[in-house]
Amino acid sequence: MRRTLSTLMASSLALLVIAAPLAAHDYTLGDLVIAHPWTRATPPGAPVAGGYLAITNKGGAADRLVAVSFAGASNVEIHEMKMDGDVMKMAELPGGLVIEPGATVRLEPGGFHLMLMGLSAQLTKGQTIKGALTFDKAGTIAVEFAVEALGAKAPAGSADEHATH
Ligand SMILES: [Cu+2]
Repeated sequence: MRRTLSTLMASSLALLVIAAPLAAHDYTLGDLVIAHPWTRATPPGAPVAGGYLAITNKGGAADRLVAVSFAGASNVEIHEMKMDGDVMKMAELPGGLVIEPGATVRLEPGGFHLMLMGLSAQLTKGQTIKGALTFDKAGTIAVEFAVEALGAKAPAGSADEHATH
C-alpha cells in the first residue's frame, strides 16, 4: 500500500512537471482571440525566425492584422506561402492578414507566418519574448511569444506536435 501510494505520488509529480511548460496562453482583444504566439529556437547568428499564432474573430465584421512587433527583431513582416510555378515561395501580404467574421486564421509552419527579421540575439527554447499585434479595427495588444525547440512544427503540447507536414 505504501509503495503504491508513493508510486502514485511520483507519477502525479511527473505529470505536473511536464504539464507546466505546455500551458497555452491566449489573449482577447475586443472580438478577437489570439492563441499561443510562438516561435522557434534559432541557430547562432541566424538573422530571421518564423512567428506563429492563431487568431479567431468572434465578431460580425472582418478585421486585419496590420503590424507586429517582436522584442529583438528590427522588423516583422506578415507572410503568406504561394506557388510560383512549381516552387512554393513566401511573400509579404500586402495590406496585412484579413480575419473574416467567425473565422480562425492559423499562422503556422508552411502557411501564413510572421517573419521576424534582423534578430539581435539568438532565441533559446523556453524563453518568452515580448511583442505586440496591431489590428486595423481592434487596435494593439501586447503578447508574449513562447520559444519552442529548434525545428518544432507546432507548439509543444498541441495535437499535431509530431506531424511531419
Ligand atoms: Cu517568410
